Amino acid sequence: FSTVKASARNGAPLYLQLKKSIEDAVQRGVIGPGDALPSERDIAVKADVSRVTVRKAVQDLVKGGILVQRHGSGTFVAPRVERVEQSLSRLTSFTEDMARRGMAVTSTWLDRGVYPPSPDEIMVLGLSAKELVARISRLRIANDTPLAIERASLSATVLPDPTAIGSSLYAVLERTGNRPVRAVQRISAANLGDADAKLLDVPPGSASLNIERISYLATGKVIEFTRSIYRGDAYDFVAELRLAG
Ligand code: 16G
Repeated sequence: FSTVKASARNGAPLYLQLKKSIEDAVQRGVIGPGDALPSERDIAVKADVSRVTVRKAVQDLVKGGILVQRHGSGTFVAPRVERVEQSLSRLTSFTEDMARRGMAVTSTWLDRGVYPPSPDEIMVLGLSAKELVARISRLRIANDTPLAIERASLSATVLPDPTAIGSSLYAVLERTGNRPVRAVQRISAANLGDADAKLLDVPPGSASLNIERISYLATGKVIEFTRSIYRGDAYDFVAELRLAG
């Protein structure tokens, strides 16, 4: 970072120049994911700028997700998440997908209960106005990294007690003879709002892939309507394509 003061006269505010040189150091791998940043004081001395300037540059980089601050232990280059390659040609569950990769799955419950259905749920799940909907919303975590927020809706007839599902929805559906055999998935790009970004442990505004899955039983009946928000920095969706005809 020692070049900052030398180029101070080229106009841009010092903190922006320092920010850029830290960013460059991360990009060139001089400091790698998970590495500790030198202390504020050391950077200030080395770059010949004030500590206020260092703090401002670092705060900006924390906001941008390049650096992370851990209370008590300092500032680090944000760890890179291992990207997950997810096939779009198999109807699998999150638990199965992660188990296949040898990753440990945990979930944080955001909501689970039985509610009067929304117009969307009535339409997609083919419910009558009197029927109730079971909603399960979870933050899905693999190897301690939050990867997705999933909000699933099923008829309460299928899932009368959503609090009783253990770690896998599809395992429960399998046991009760309701495992879907087919699904239609719609994927669209979005930017995370503050609350979802916080849950997924990424800066607000980060890219996400929003997935809507409607799953069917062999009878053609819709069994599941799930809206998920996947971290854009963590997922690659892969499909095999064949020449038509
Ligand atoms: C997947 C499905 C989700 C399903 C869940 C069940 C996508 C986009 N979503 O995450 O629809 O409800 O698996 O997982 O693939 P579980 O059996 O581990 O609860």
